[in-house]
Amino acid sequence: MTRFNAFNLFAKALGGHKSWPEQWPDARPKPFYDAIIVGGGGHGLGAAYYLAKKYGIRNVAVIEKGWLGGGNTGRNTTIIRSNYLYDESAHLYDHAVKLWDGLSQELNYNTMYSKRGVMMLAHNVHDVQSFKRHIHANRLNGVDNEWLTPEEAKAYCPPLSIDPGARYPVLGAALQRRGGTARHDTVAWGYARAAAALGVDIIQNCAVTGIRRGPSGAIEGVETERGFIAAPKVGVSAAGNSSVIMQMAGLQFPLESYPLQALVSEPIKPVFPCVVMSNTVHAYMSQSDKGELVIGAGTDQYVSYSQRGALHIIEHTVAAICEIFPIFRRMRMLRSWGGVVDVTPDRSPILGKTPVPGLYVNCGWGTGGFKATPGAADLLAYTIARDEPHPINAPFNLDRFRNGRLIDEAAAAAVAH
Ligand code: FAD
Ligand code: PYC
Repeated sequence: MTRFNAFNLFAKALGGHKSWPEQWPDARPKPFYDAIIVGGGGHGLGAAYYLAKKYGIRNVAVIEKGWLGGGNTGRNTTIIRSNYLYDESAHLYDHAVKLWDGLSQELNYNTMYSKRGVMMLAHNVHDVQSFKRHIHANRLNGVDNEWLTPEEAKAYCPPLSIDPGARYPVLGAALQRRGGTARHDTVAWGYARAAAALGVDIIQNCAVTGIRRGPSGAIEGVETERGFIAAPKVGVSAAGNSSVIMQMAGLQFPLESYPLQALVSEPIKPVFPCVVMSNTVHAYMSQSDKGELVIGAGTDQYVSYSQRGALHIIEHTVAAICEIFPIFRRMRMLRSWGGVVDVTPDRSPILGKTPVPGLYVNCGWGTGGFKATPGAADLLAYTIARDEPHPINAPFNLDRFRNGRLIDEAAAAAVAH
């Protein structure tokens, strides 16, 4: 912020009221930053941190249209796990889970990462077969995941009803013990503070309104609500809004944006020891360190950019929670909210280079990118610094929608689509 304002003041002092690009319309813009990251969520702030920390690229700005962590980073239910089916996904998400492990120490900021276990309930024969397939695939990739009987599931999570007379009885569960939760805002703030300490500029309340490309087509910088900022490299990490920003560069992206909702109950004493997800009954729950039951819903059925969702979706979720955990039937809701997630056709992210030289993208995490925060940030920084993807994110390129090498994790986010 400070440097940005100081720069404009300097430009104005030189040339009167006109800003720099207007002042010398024929001059190629001189890069003011080595790289710009669009989006001040956990992914964008983390990418700026790793650019500075791992690659010595400190002349970086993060440009955020609202406030830090005010997007999906601050709106999600914080489930962390890596029990995805395909090899590419298991490598990607497990890279992130491993980074979560040392993140509090790395940032000197308590992310409150808690490995309390993520248990996915199987309610029918299809669920049982699918989860067992996941367990075997995960184990082959060195990712822990194990099968529990209904009784073992109840022992792991006592509030769970395993009544065989239930509409969707629990037939068993897949448990990833290394899975768990973290506190969402700590991740944004931890990365922001650590990045700023390394020299990164963080500019809030400043929406990117355009992407400027030069005569060769390469990136020259971004237009913002407060003027043009020049940089030869721009990384876009603006969940929910990515396709709009890509259009600014003349690119069409295979993304749809949907509202996704969550709610918390009034706070109660610790009663819920793990994370439970039910894809079939469409609900998932954990308990926050403040004592609230954290409950997530499925995506809305219609695309929208509004950060709120339809009432019937959240009612359906609450009904499902009451069915799976009857002891919570008398709990009261404290607050509910929504975010906007961007979803690709194969429900896997796009993380890599774009056809525009100097433009990089990290998007399409849909309902499941919080768990990926440190991994996505690390890999985006790698890709920007080296102008090539890391082997882990190489399969998650844009070209897969042209050549058909999809990574179809359709059911893996464990929420209703
Ligand atoms: P964000 O935190 O959304 O950051 C992107 C930023 O870009 C925003 O701050 C936004 O303001 C900014 N921006 C947008 N347009 C512009 C512009 N033009 N100029 C400048 N800035 C701009 N994932 C999980 O792994 N586990 C979960 O349990 C989980 N639960 C979820 C529950 C809900 C209700 C929601 C909504 C999401 C959930 N997710 C979950 C998904 C997860 O929250 C996201 O994938 C992840 O947080 C994305 O992080 P990010 O940093 O990329 O995006
Ligand atoms: O990715 O685990 C997940 C998730 C749960 C709820 C929303 N996303």
